[in-house]
Amino acid sequence: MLHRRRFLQMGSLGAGTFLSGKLFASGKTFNGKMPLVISTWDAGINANKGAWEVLRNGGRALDAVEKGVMVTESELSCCVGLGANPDRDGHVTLDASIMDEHGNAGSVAFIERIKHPISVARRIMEKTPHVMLVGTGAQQFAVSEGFPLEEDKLSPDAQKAYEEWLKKSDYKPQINIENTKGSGSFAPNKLANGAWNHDTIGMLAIDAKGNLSGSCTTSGMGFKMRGRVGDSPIIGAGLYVDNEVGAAVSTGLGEEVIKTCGTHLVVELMRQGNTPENACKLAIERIIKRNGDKAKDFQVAFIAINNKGEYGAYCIQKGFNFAVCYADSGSQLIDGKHILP
Ligand code: SD4
Repeated sequence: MLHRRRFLQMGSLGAGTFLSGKLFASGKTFNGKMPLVISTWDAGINANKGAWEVLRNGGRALDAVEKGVMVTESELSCCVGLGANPDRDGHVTLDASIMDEHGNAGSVAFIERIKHPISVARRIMEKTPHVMLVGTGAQQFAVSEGFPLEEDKLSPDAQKAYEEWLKKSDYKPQINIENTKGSGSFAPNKLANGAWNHDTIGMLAIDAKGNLSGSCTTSGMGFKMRGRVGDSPIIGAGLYVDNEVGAAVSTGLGEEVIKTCGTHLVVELMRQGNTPENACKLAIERIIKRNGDKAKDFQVAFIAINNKGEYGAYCIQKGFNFAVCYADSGSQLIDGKHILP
């Protein structure tokens, strides 16, 4: 069902508590895994470790998807979070979203100088009557909740990349920039100036109780217009979770995902009986159809899981991969199937 697999060691976590779909369903046969965590791109290998620590101890999927992507937000060299490429005015602005098994949602957009936007999104979900806070209001809320305000300073790699970009000041979304290290079967995608150009991680998990949650955190497209917000913090575009059906998260050119309500579409396609992989495929086909020839110039990928612990992904073109973990032995990095050559 999936193109190619590589098995990467996560290190020794010891014995854990995980169930196969068969066991969990007491005799019913399906190929699902529980608990399970999947996440976008090769940065997902490390992020899954953080999530798996929660899941293997019987923890809640919501805690797993927050802890997991916090790993990536902390990897400043990886360029999700504050180490990322700035907007065209030279500021790093971050978007994030989270959803739990009850359909609760929280999101934050265009927030600056906060290291863990995913945790601010969760705090908005749990402590306010709102779903989304943006910009200075979001920052004000974060500070009032005790999140430290970090320096407004670019990482050395981002500074270098920004200076390079300023020479032409040309905004052009790059395909597959997130495959940071050329992992799996792909060539390295480091920028000419040496900077990693990674900007998003999306994660989905199902815990041992069969509950789903999802998270997404990003610096958005590098060198975007100031104030630009992508799909990642928009519920139903970048992330959607419905415990009765499944969950999906996206990566790639956010504008196209927003215009198709991408992850909501994937979940609804699963509700109609499609497998996670087929639901992702149909949603990608919809985006390609809307764009015709232009679709060859950008990437969009969806990953999805259903409430049986089955997973899948699809993307427009070659170069996307995702990390899957359901056992102490580690994550598999899987090349996403693609529609265009
Ligand atoms: C955005 N979807 O802001 C994000 C970008 C992304 O990997 O996924 N990059 O449009």
